[in-house]
Amino acid sequence: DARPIRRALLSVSDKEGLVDLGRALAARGVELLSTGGTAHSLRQAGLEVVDVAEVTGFPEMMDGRVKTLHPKVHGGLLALRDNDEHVAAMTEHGIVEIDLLVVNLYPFEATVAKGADYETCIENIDIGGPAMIRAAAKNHAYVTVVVDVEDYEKLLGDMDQHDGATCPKFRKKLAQIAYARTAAYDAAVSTWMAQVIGVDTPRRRAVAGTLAQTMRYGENPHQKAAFYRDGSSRPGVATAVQHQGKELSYNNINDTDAAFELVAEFDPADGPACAIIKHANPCGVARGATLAEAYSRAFDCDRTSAFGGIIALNQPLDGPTAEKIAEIFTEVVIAPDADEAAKRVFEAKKNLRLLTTGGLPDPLAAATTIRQVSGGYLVQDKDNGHITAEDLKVVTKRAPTEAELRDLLFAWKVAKHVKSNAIVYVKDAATVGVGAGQMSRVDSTRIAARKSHDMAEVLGLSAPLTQGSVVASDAFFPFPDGLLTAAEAGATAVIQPGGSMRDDKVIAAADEAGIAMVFSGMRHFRH
Ligand code: 93A
Repeated sequence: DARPIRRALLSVSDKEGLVDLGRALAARGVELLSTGGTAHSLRQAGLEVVDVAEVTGFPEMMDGRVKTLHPKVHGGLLALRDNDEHVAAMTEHGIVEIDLLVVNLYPFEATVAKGADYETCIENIDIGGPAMIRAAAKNHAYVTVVVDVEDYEKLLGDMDQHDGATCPKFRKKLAQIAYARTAAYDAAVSTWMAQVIGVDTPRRRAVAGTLAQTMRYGENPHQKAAFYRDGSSRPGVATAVQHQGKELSYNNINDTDAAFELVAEFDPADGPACAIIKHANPCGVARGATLAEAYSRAFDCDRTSAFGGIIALNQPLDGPTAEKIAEIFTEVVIAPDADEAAKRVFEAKKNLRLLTTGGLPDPLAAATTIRQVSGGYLVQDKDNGHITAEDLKVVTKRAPTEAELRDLLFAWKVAKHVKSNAIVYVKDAATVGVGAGQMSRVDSTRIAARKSHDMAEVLGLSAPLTQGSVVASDAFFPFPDGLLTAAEAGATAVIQPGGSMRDDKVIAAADEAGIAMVFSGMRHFRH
């Protein structure tokens, strides 16, 4: 496996770093094969180069459209070195092994960005380059592929650590980078063509993934929409089995995802939990002794908003829970599984979709989130931040009681899934007030308390459930006013990241109100 690299094919449009790389490879005894312009640059620097035309026995032709598209090149990249038949084929046809491929593609993206005319853009679609990259990446068991100038030094470093060979892990990593590059390249071509011809169906847009469903419409009826799967096997809305009901809409999928990701924060080993989502925000999250009770307690946080909501459960749906859910109109129920009794209850509800996933996603797993902005994408790690009781720092004179601490951690988990500014009141492992998506934190604090007040009337309670509750804030209180609003609503303990310039004022206000406050040291903005 650890055979030293003896032959490299270099074919690059961007000649940056090329001569240094060529020299370093030659110094390590590597034979260099190259296409026209690349060979020229290397020769000018005094390096010995074999023309690909000499290898293939064909000249570069058709304005360079056909240079490397030849079995002598692709055979040398794709042959399995330990397969007798492959080796025999190489011998029979005079194919030599190519151990290293260094390619960067015709600058299609830059040509489009320059505003070049149609023909020039077309001419800058690289065909031979991606073909070689994909071949070398497929054969990464033997072949090293480099598509990025940034990786030249890493390549040489790895060769030096392995007596002129590269290590399998490095080759695999490079192969993944290679496929990311060819995928992005073709996406750029497709996006440009879509623009040129004015394609208006999302179905024909370049989106990474496989088309799962075209929808009747998107967020609104005048928007076209489609759903793509990215190939992940993570239990969730994309991989779920739908047992009944009409097709999921764009908003259904978005909300179902939010619901299921939230409920997955609650380990089923600690008991049943339920989350109810509206417009991507939770309007009730609760644990219960039974799943039915968890649902009822979540429902009681905000019965008004829960109408037409999306329900996620952390345990298999059972008959009694289904009966309760069926009492009002619900769009979607998603759960790891559902028993026969539950399915029978839902059968009569033609508009209710039941989804089962076979499990819960791991909220701590690493993943990436992508958001589009005009002219680009924002890519970041998924927020899988996690804290335990040990991470909390008590900053007030009074420390939270055991019961308060349990609720603080519960509220914190929910706050992570509420749009900022997020304020979540919790009592006995159930949300009793959620303030979401406000531009000011104090408004979120007020709205959540106000909703709890309204619910007390609906439920015929003498006092809102925020009395004796705890409260979580997804980011620090910049001023004492938010904290004081929570205290007025009856909260007795607070969890927040801390880190404000005025933390001392907020802590003093908490002490004066007899509130126990802990800093989590972690922020959970969500937009
Ligand atoms: O026109 S191509 O699609 N046909 C090919 O057979 C081919 N082989 C390599 N373009 C091809 N290439 C590309 O040529 C490489 O991807 C690289 O970007 C460029 C290098 O050409 P030169 O060495 O002549 O500067």
